Amino acid sequence: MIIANEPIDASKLAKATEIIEQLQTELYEHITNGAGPFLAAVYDKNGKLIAKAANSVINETCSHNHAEMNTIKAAEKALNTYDLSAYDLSLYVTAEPCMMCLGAIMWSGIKAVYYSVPSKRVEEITGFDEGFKPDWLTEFKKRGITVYGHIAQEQGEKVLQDYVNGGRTVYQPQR
Ligand code: AZG
Ligand code: ZN
Repeated sequence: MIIANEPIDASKLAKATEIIEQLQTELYEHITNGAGPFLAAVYDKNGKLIAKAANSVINETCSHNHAEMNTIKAAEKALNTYDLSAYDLSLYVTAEPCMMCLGAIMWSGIKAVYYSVPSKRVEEITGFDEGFKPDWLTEFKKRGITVYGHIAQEQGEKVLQDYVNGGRTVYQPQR
């Protein structure tokens, strides 16, 4: 079931479903090329793609190269700004943002977040640690950031399951 921090707008949700299903399909190719199993994209309100990037923790040997971090960084570079707020941008991502990415999204000026698989399911399926999170939907609402979650969740879970079944790396620091 879809969760959201403001009343559901049917046309935004339909558009988000289309974008996220496309990301889920494309993600297989990124995984084949060595990416982690997460893909994100930033679009403007006219539906123009500003940036898209997969998780590159393993293939670029950097622990903070999550899909959301890479995509926000690419959007800021494309628009030549550290503050995206004037552009009314939306972030679409194949899984709920982790603890680290929540901060990055908040400070980027992104206005809306649409995600597929909730963190709890990411952790159950893969073993990735998504961190400990506050009531982030409420915190984002306070800051004017709209959130819609669990979009095309079944297909999103399948990609993650296929990643694990394919014997791909689930990275974790030693505890
Ligand atoms: C992750 N969760 C999301 N949403 N995105 C990534 O790139 C991740 N890497 N590990 N957990
Ligand atoms: Zn993250």
